[in-house]
Amino acid sequence: MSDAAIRTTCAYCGVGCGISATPTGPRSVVIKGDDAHPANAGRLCSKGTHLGETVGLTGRLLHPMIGNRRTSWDKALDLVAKRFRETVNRYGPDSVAFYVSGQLMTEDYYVANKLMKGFIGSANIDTNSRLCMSSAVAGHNRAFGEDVVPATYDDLDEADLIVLVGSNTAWCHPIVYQRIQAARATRGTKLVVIDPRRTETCEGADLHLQVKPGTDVALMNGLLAWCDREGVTDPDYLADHVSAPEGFWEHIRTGHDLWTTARTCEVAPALLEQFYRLFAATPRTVTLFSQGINQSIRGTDQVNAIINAHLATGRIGKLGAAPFSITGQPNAMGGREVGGLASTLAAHMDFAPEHVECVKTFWAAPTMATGPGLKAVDLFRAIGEGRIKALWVMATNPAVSLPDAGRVREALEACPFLVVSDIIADTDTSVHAHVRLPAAGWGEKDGTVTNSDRTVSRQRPFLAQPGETMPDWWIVKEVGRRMGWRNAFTYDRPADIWREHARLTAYRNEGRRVLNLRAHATIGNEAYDAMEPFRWGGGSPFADGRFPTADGKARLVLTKQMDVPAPLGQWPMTLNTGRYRDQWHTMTRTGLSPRLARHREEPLVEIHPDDAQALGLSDGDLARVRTPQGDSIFRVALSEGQRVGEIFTPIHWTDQVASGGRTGLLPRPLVDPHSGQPGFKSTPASVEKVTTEWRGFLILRGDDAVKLPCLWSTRISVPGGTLFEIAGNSDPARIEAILPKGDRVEAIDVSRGTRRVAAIIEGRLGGVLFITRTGLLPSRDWLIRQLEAEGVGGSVLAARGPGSQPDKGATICVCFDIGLNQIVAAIRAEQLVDVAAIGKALGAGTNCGSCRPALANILVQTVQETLHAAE
Ligand SMILES: Nc1nc2c(c(=O)[nH]1)N[C@H]1C(S)=C(S)[C@@H](COP(=O)(O)OP(=O)(O)OC[C@H]3O[C@@H](n4cnc5c(=O)[nH]c(N)nc54)[C@H](O)[C@@H]3O)O[C@H]1N2
Ligand SMILES: Nc1nc2c(c(=O)[nH]1)N[C@H]1C(S)=C(S)[C@@H](COP(=O)(O)OP(=O)(O)OC[C@H]3O[C@@H](n4cnc5c(=O)[nH]c(N)nc54)[C@H](O)[C@@H]3O)O[C@H]1N2
Ligand code: SF4
Ligand SMILES: [Mo]
Repeated sequence: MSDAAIRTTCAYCGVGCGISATPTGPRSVVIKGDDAHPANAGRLCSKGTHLGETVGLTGRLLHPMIGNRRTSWDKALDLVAKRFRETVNRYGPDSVAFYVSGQLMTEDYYVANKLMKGFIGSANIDTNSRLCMSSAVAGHNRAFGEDVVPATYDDLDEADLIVLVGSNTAWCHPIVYQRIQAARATRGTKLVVIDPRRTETCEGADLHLQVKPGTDVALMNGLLAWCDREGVTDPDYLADHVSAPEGFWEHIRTGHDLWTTARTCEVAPALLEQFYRLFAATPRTVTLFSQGINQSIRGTDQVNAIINAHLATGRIGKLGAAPFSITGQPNAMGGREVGGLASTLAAHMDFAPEHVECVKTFWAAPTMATGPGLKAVDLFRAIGEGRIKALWVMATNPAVSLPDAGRVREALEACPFLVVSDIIADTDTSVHAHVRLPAAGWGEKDGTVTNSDRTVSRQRPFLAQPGETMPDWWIVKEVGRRMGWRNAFTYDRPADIWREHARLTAYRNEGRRVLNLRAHATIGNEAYDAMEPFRWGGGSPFADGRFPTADGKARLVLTKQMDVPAPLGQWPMTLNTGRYRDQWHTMTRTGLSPRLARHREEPLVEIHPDDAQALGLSDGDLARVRTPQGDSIFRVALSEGQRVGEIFTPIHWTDQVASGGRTGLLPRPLVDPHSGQPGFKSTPASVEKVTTEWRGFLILRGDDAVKLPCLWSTRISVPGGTLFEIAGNSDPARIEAILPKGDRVEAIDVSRGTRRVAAIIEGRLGGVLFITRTGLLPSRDWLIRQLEAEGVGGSVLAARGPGSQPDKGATICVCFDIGLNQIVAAIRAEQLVDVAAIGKALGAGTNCGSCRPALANILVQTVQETLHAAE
């Protein structure tokens, strides 16, 4: 590591990888993995590797804004304080709300929670973590009495079996996935994936159960019934450390035989048996789960069904054996620790009267909230109904990410006073704001985050705060002070807040709560700055078999499989939603990286070929996905990995970058009864083909956020410019008018209805438009490269240079920019037999490794096709 390198933590997922960042200019940085960080030991995935491409100032919100007018911090903060104060005075504390995020630092989160729950006097502060892991929180609380993740990444290294339930780990937690693959290679760990889709995560697995969605309770109860029958439950552990509700075992022993379960889950009994046998035979088992479990209207029961299987077999609190809820956001866990959810209080307390009293006394709170506030979906419903009249959104984009986002937009629009703190000027949420507050972002901020395995790491600044941006903790405490609580919000630096948080975790604790940061209560500023990653709760918090419940025992929870109704009539399909490997949520940051954009350039609806055929859809068509909540248009991608009757769309595209692909409009706002987490993974839907008169693409120099006048358009960053994919019925001349001024060259092919136009400015390509009614469109690659070329002329319309390379195909390896066609060609020509050989031949997969599962898949497909062709 060079001297100038700053050690910090990745901005994205809950793996929480350590990063070594070396600034190379005012807004540029070289990013490397931090060899000394326990989460990643120097490795980074594609998103972490390309963080450097996202620290420019494109699109940044640099000044406080009231409406569309720039204003001073004083005016903006005074206005926010005044409107919140007036609203509370007039309508009471519950007429205002904060909606915050697992992407805040622990210190930011602590101050926001303190202001709302202790001083404004309402618990109407909820977080996007409600959409993310609140079912896991509810499940942990039910089973353990406290929200403690009983596993660490070290357990993955020591397990003999890892079960991934509802987790596309290869894409969403890539460094954990690499760690799992390392365990397979070094100790022969077996890997089972339980997911209704065949994802890339399955490429490196020993077994994939392609279950019917929503049947995980049946699957896990069936597993426990199997273990019970085979005598692999742990009677001593059960007797000493676990309590079971009345009727628990009778319930498990009835109707959970292999065949019944296989029928419910729609998997072959032989495969199910294979999984059950493997589990029964392997004491060192980790069951890792994420959104396929949490984001369900049965989420909390699904979580407890998993935990039940571990408790009953004594597979918890031991190295290599645990149920493991892996978190999504970089600081989802920190938010839980400071009580960012409307249903919890700070320091892992809840609204039990003694907890309320404890926190009230510690804060010297004048008006302490005494009961839970509204959970996210209900909160936005209350805004829509006019019951909440002032809302402050921080570091989240609910107009995109909440279910039934069309209603959410209406609520935001109707809200009498909306404040948005963000790093980006225009998001689908902030366009509705009365006041926009410019937050300092990753690389500028200072604080701590907690990753999935309870490791607390520092995020350290290595860039100056641009414009007038300020850290979130500062913004919130300034509003607190201006609302009249000067003494309670006196922090000068994040370390002040950290110490207070640490003191509260220790306050009146006496071993009651596992979360206890007593040792940090008096940490000095320098020690805080130098803080090494550390894990609270130790390796196995429940190693001694004692749980933070009243009787010290963990609890089995009786869970019943609810019916999963078959899709019917107008809504014959089931919509599942989730993530792409190289995009992060609503793309405000990953969308700035030209390299990351190449992995999936458009929002796809993945559909099984049989369904596509029945609907008259071909690969590459456009299709409208419709649900009772709304509709949006996607590009069709045929996929054998989908179950028949089920479709999948990505969550990332927004109004800012596309006119279609708006997944958020589609899910229904139904939630789990215990956690309030929405069932994002399953919504009745229909699909229909959309035909347009023409389709095409537009490439423009610079980062142009222009909205195009056509039925469908999506935009991505490419080196030196922007690529739009477009389709429509209206006159394409309106799009041609968007090309910059300059020399025009054009070519027209009347028979195919093809039109190619370029604007050339002093030998450089200003923009190019290709439209066709019935013909094919050329590869975009060569044209994109012309943005950076000199001496461009009319021949650019040929869309390929003299002797230029054949089309590379879809980008698979973003680090080395290697496309599908190149990989297939190399496998065939050089008879490559494994992923390592592809790496040697092309370099693909040898940097961040995120594309290795894709390479494995391409290898299998290519070899099969080649052998078939030879037959
Ligand atoms: N690249 C990338 N990585 C990310 C993020 C990102 O935006 N992009 N976001 C981060 C965040 S905040 C989160 S929460 C995590 C999410 O990480 P994951 O949970 O791994 O991601 P998802 O794609 O939401 O969904 C996981 C899988 O659940 C499956 N599933 C759906 N229904 C069911 C079911 O009924 N049963 C079972 N067993 N499985 C089901 C889906 O098919 C999907 O493959 O990723 C984090 N990492
Ligand atoms: N259909 C469907 N919907 C889903 C999901 C799904 O699987 N399916 N998953 C859900 C899940 S698990 C999650 S976590 C959510 C995520 O959804 P969101 O939280 O809405 O998504 P992000 O794009 O991460 O939003 C973060 C915002 O904070 C801004 N930001 C970044 N850094 C900072 C900072 O330091 N300070 C401030 N003030 N702002 C900052 C970014 O520019 C961005 O606008 O989506 C949920 N929605
Ligand atoms: S796995 Fe990737 S996105 Fe997640 S923390 Fe590590 S580098 Fe960042
Ligand atoms: Mo999440």
